[in-house]
Amino acid sequence: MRQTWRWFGPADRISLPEIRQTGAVGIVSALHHVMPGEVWSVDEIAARREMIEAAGLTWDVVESLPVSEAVKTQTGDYRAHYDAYRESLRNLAEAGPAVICYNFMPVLDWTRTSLRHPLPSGGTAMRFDLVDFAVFDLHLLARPGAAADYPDDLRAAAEERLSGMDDNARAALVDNIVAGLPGANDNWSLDEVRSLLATYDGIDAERLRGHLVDFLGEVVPEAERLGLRLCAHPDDPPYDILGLPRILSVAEDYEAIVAAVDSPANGVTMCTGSLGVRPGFDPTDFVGRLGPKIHFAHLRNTRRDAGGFDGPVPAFEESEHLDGDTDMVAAIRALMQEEARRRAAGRSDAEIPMRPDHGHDLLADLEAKAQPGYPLIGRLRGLAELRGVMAGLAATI
Ligand SMILES: [Mn+2]
Repeated sequence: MRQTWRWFGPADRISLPEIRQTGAVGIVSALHHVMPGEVWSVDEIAARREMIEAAGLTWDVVESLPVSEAVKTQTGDYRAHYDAYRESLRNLAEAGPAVICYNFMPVLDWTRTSLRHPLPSGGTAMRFDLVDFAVFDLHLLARPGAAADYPDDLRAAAEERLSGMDDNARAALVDNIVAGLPGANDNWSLDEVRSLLATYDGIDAERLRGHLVDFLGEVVPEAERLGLRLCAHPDDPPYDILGLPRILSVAEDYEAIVAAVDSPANGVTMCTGSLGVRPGFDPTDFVGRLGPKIHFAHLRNTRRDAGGFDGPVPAFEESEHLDGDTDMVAAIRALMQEEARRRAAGRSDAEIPMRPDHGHDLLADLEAKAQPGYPLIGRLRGLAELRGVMAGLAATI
């Protein structure tokens, strides 16, 4: 597998020369300053590529070419956004990488309640605590209808947790959760979040899936013509949250989407971290069902921690890359076997790019305050462990 590293561009506190020291050979990057629905220009794509190549690395994956909320809800300028997406694809074909990751999560990108939860070893990890999330949803956001989504014992635990939180703790919880909102960082007010959620009134999973298939019908033929490979990232967490439908949470969701628009350009980002929060996730089975469509892999692990509540989402913590609920050795073996099948079939895209997706804050990371989940040393550790697994398996594939 091709070892890559996510770099947020010139604003990233981690530099390209530092990334090169991790042993990664490729970069995953995006033009984060261009808003969803706008066109990525050839000049800007070429400039990003030159910056990466000047550091002795290659730009292997775009993550993400974002899909606008207008396209997800089919409102406003969404048809113009299809045109802009196709134009960005044409420009990427001219000057950028061939693999393009996106997601179709309504409103929220990834969601955690704690971005730096202390670990016994002294590092920190990102965590999704179900009681904290219920405090946010029921009491701080006060979402209409939220109470029906939580069992009695969990609602009672949330009330008790809330009563022990001062204003600072409540504000910190809101910041942690809205940090997942695209392009928003921590500047969204709760009123803005409520209005965004309201744009999904009347959009259930079936309708949202229809919007995704419409989007793919608009952009996949162009991507195929250009020799590009789109790959959808799974929902994180892979459950309905805040009353919003989620449509890319399990292997069956992906099977429906790849069957709806059949093309080598309509593919999958296999994120073992997001998918692995579901107790039924089996990486070998996932690769068995979708292998030829997997264009990109995020290798990360989580550990579920139900805390005694049968809630809408299990509590979970981001664990060490090799030590969580997902059998990472099995995941890597399945992906390397898929690469071998592609080589035997003569596919030019036999090598699948992977990146260590998130890492703990360790050692100097604790002071460096990188983007949550994206520290230098924690990811370096993860990449080194994953590289060791790949090296160990190579002779057996
Ligand atoms: Mn991921």
